[in-house]
Amino acid sequence: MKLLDILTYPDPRLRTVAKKVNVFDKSLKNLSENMLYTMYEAEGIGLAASQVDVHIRLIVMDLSESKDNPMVFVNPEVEILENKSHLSYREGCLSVPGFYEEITRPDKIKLTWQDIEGNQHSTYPEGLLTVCIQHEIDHLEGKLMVDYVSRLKRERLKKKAAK
Ligand code: QAP
Ligand code: CO
Repeated sequence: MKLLDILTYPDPRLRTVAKKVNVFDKSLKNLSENMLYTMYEAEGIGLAASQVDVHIRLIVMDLSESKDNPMVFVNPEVEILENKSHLSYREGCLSVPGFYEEITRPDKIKLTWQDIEGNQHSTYPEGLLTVCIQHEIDHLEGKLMVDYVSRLKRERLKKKAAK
């Protein structure tokens, strides 16, 4: 198991759009395991490959209290089923350490993804999974939670990071 370096805001590499995974091999499995290890060590609940400077559509997550439910999502996609229903959650991000903000996102979504073997799955997520998967898919698109806050807050963060 290898501890990976996590890119932090405003590193421009966090803006890279990730490519679809087509090959489900041992190196993909290795990367997902190293990402989970890195996420647990950093006390995170979710980590996108983009955050460790690997620009492929891979996300790991563990939303359990006991930290014994590792989840891996390859090529995840979200379909917004309803535009009226939203969910607000105080989010954090391993790439923006120490910063937490209330962010509003669609609540009624359908999630499809592939597992580490390439098998297709879909579900209608609830609660924290709804929030976290959208946060992590944003990373794959080069988007960050700071993009949802005011320009003033974002500029303050950038200044703080430069110190
Ligand atoms: C994304 O974020 C998320 O600032 C995952 O000092 C978080 O795991 C989605 C973390 C909340 C939805 C809700 C952040 C750890 C972890 C920090 C994380 C920190 C230490 C963030
Ligand atoms: Co994040």
